[in-house]
Amino acid sequence: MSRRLVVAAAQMGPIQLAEGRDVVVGRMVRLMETAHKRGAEVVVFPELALTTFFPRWYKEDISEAEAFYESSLPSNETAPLFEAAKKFGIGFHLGYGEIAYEPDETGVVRKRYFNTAVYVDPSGEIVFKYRKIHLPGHKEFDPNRKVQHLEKRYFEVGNLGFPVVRAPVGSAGPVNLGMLICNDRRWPEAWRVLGLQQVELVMLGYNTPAINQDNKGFEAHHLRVLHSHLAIQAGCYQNATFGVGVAKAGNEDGHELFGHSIIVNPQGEIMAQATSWSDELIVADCDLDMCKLGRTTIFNFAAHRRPEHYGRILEQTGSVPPAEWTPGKK
Ligand code: ING
Repeated sequence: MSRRLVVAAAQMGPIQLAEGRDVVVGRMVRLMETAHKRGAEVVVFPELALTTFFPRWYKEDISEAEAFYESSLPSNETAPLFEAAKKFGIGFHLGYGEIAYEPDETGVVRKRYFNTAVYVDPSGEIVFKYRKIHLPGHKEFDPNRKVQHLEKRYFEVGNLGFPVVRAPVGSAGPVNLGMLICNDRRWPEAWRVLGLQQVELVMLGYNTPAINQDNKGFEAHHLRVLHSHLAIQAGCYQNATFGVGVAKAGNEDGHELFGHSIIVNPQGEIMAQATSWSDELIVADCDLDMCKLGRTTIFNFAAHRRPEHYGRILEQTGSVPPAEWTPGKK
């Protein structure tokens, strides 16, 4: 029996700083209802899907930003989303800012802040959680930037690794599910750790500015989308997995995030792409057995990988200059 799964990317348009969760959750429930009408069995929402992309706003004290995080999931505001999932029998991925009280590496229990994603079963049970590991941007206010990107201020590096879980999804039966968040998609190591666990569906949300905000040189706008698609298509192809990249898009209080959400197959082909920068659902019918071809031929890791030559990947964090050759040098 073929393992077919109808997957939906629920791209979301802008969320203004002043917009309440109740309005946002209402938009998400409508997207989930559309997904149900289109036969989707799993819906992927963006990174930090419940609020505006708040790391663009500097706060001296992180406690002033706590309104942007969830202390529990579900909560009164997010319960309608869990109820809709149950009503429609749909599993969903949700990205959000998480406040957690747990021990840190020294064993001290304290309040901790993460950029988090969960996969929720139609029953409403959280199947697994991932916390963003590659945090871009900076920690302190940077006067040189056009716009701040303070993820290193508002979040700790994720401490859950890159998990893959085999869980029942819709009519496909058990599926190997993995998650990445936004900037993670630019790091091939992240995809490979999922690939080494035979991932079949990578769910990833993103909030990516439509223009370069580093102010360190010109980057043509069209390259922002090219790089996002390149990273996801390569990640899927090189790890024989489906991938769903879902944007929060549009103009948030004057700051543009690009859309271009995509669903990609294990050959790296874009199966569906959003064409707006608003709330938009795209759907693809995924034959999960497509993962087998890559995993048993070109990317048969057991047969072809040579970890004994990959030492630098674990030994080094930054790059180092190469040995220098000069004519006559022995
Ligand atoms: N956003 C961006 C991303 O990785 C970024 C930040 C944009 C980094 C462009 C590098 C280049 O898509 C988040 N939230 O990670």
